[in-house]
Parts: sequence; C-alpha cells; structure tokens
Amino acid sequence: MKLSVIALSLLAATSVHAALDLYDPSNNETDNLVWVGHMSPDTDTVSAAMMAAHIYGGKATVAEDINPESTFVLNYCNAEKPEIVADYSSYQVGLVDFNQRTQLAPTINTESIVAVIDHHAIGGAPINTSQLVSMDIRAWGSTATILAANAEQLGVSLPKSVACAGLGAILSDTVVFQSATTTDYDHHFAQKLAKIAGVEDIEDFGQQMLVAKSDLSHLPAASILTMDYKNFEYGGKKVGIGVAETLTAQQLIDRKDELLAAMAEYKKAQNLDHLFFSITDTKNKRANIIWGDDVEKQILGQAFDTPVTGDMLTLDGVTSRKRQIGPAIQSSIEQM
Ligand SMILES: [Mn+2]
Repeated sequence: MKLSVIALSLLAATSVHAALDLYDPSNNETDNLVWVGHMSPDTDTVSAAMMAAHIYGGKATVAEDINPESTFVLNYCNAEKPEIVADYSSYQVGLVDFNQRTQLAPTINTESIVAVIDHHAIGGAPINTSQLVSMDIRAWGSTATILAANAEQLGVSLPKSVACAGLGAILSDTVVFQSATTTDYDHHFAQKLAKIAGVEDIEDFGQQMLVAKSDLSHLPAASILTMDYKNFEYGGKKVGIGVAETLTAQQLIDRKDELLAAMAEYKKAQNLDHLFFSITDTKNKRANIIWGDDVEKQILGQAFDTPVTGDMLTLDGVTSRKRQIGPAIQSSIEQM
C-alpha cells in the first residue's frame, strides 16, 4: 500500500512539469521548453514567443503558419521565423498572448503548461490546469510590452532582430498607438525597443506595416476570414470573431457576399453557434461587422445598442476586438 502511494507520487512528479520561475529564470530547466501563442497567430503572438524564448530560454514556435503582416515584420526586422510545431505533446509549454482554451493548439496537454504571459481578460473559457502555473497578465497594449519590461528588469539584452519584432508587435496590437487599448507602457517600451533595434522612425515602420497587411486582394475569402481570428465561449455558446484590419476597407466590403459564403461554410465546419467578421477600417477608425443569421443580427443590435438594418453594421470609433467588439458581443449573448 505504502509502496504504491510512493509509486504514484513519483509518477505524478515526472508527468507534471514545474511552473516556470519568471522571477529568476536561472532556476528553470528549459531543455524541453517551447513558447507558443494562440491559433491564427498574429504579430504579438509570434514576437512574444521569440522574446520569451530569449528571456527565459526554450524555443519560439507557432502552432500555425504566420500571416502577411507578421511576414512583413519579420522581413523588416531580419528576424528568423519561429518553427511551426504540429505536435506539442512532448514539450513543456509556455503560453503567450492568450489564456482561453478555445484558442489553444489542440495538441497541447494542459498538464504541460508551465507559464502564461498575456494581456487579455480571463474570459468565458480560461485554460484549466491541475498544476500551478506562473502567470504574468497585465492590462497593457501587447504581450511584447510586458516582455520588454521583463527583459529590462532581468537585465537581459534583446538582440536587434528580436527587439524589432517586439516593436512590430506593439505597433500591431495598438494599431500604431491608435487603439483604445494603448497604455503609456506601450509608448515607453516601443521607444526602448526601437533604440535597441535601430529603428529611427517608429511611425514609418507602423505605417509600412499597416499598408503591408491591407492588401488582401490576392487572398481567397476563406483565408481572409481566419487570418486574424479567435474563438470564444460566451454564455456557453461557441462564438468566432474574425477581423481584417485594413486601410482599404472598401476592397473587402466589395467582397461581402464572398465573405458571407465563406463564413457560412466555416461556421458549419467548426460547429460554431455564432460567427462575426469585422472589416476594420484602420484609416477611418470604424468597424464594419457582418454576420450570418437573424439571431446574430439581434445579438449585434443589443451589443451596440443600435438598430441594425441591411447586412452590415458600421460602427464609428470601434477598432478593437479585445476592448470593444468582443466584450459587447459577450454581454449581449449572456443577456439573451
Ligand atoms: Mn496581443
């Protein structure tokens, strides 16, 4: 009896990884450590994985291929693209830039998670773990901002290319400091990263990035839908929200029917209760939201407290999924 208890505890000790020490990284065993962000990786997810790997050890990875904006940023920064990992089951995993299980790569066993570094609300479907996990979640504009602060605090100097990618992530998540999510910390650490990276004109880098991500004319509607896409659980419902941030919104508005067809197909294939897509006009700072059925139309009317006519809802001043679109749809669904 006593022996089997010992055997069990040994088994537990070997199968569950220790939480990462974010305060003193020299305490960590990092041979088998990888960093990864959410599915449909964006620039913050990609760059944060790179920064975290540099600060804490381990390898930067992505769960799926990167988008055109991140490709531009990595090229601009002369940075290496993180490896795409198809199967995470043999790694200990540090998560960056999300905390919802709906956005977790399906091959990641929650028992292998050792850290979460993020800047999102602990929403409707947080990742559950049986073991303790180190967490660093702050209400800042990007995960890259948090990692820039941690690098500085730990006395880790980031390579030029990694600092540059981090700067790109801050510019991406804050839409070049124009999003409502932007904090003073984002401005502060963007300056510091730019200095390390040798980027003299931050605004110019940001504008080039916005232009690079805007031209989606060469892509099929199904790819545009999932390029910047997140799954949520609101009031027990599976809800997808895709976003295309673009300076040339009309180009996509003209393809609305094509996008709606792709949405109908995706919703069915993914078994979603609701699906929304925002053509986010970063030039005029407004969201153009489209949806699939009458329930979704009703959800939007209630979410933004506005009558919805036609087949697209235009909302001036709305540009953030995290701060504006997501929370409004969440509270609307929870009230239904
Ligand atoms: Mn982010």
